[in-house]
Amino acid sequence: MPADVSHIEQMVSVCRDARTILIATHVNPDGDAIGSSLALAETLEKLGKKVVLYDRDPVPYMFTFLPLADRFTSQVPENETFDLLLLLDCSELSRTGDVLTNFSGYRQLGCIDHHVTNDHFAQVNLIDAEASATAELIYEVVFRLDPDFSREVAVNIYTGIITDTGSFHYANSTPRSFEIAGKMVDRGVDPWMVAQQVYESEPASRLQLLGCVLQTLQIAPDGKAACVVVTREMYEQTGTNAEHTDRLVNYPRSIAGVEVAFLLRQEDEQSFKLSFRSRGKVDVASLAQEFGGGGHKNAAGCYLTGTAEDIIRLVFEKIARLLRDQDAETTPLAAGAVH
Ligand SMILES: [Mn+2]
Repeated sequence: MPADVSHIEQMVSVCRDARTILIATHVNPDGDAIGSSLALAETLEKLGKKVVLYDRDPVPYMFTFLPLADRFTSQVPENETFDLLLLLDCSELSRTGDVLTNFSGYRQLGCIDHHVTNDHFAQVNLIDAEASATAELIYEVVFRLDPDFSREVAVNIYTGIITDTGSFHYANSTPRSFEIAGKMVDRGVDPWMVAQQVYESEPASRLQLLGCVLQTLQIAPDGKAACVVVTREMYEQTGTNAEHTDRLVNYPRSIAGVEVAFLLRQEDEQSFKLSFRSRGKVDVASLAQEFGGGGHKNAAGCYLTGTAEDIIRLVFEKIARLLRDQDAETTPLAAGAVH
């Protein structure tokens, strides 16, 4: 289902009315965050708007090929009041980092997002949790602002969709995702070029990091959860950083029988970023929310403090309990009682 047309139209008119627009997306940006921002920025500039693109963190190496990728700044312009601050792919303002959270140089706040945990916090919201990627919603807006948008815009939208759907492997891949991706190919996107840039341009150091990370594999006693750990020491050994941990969590999930996988990424001595991936049975957005995080049903994250060992034990127990509760709910007797 396409997003509610009235919300799309409202976002389009807000974009048309603004003369100066600050586009911002979440920390540790992914392909959807970057692609969505760039596609919208190019379109708004073509319409004569003044656009600044903000992200706290640099564009990851696999997305630097994207048209206009060098336009991101990590400096919030001072002494300037934007007509519109538009947050993309952010379920809350704090996802942009501390600096923008404390920024007041804008007249109106808009948000275009597809996270199920987004509570419509902005003044103008285009939120659709059914969209596979924010880039799908950006397509709806861009198409209305400029029906003749360029191949460069199409590459950015296409990249947002393929990265958030795991190249159409995930359950969020809908007929609409394929349809929009197909339209982008129609406009000149070369899928093999994008795939090579995004997935087959790895530095050798990333494979060395992968080797270290796989040695940390732990599987829960019931075999239904698995995790791997990335430490700062590994970064030093292999000459890598957090950017190179993208998709590593897919390895523990690929094990037969594993319902939920997670990756612990060391941020500080006793502080870890956790990334959860589910096969579909467990809603990891609510799991992450219990730990103060958020995300999607099958991909979510949070931050936890403690030793890796304690965190893994805690999370394994939590997942085992969730799966037990779920199995209890789906026994024939319980199902009969509900319906
Ligand atoms: Mn996204």
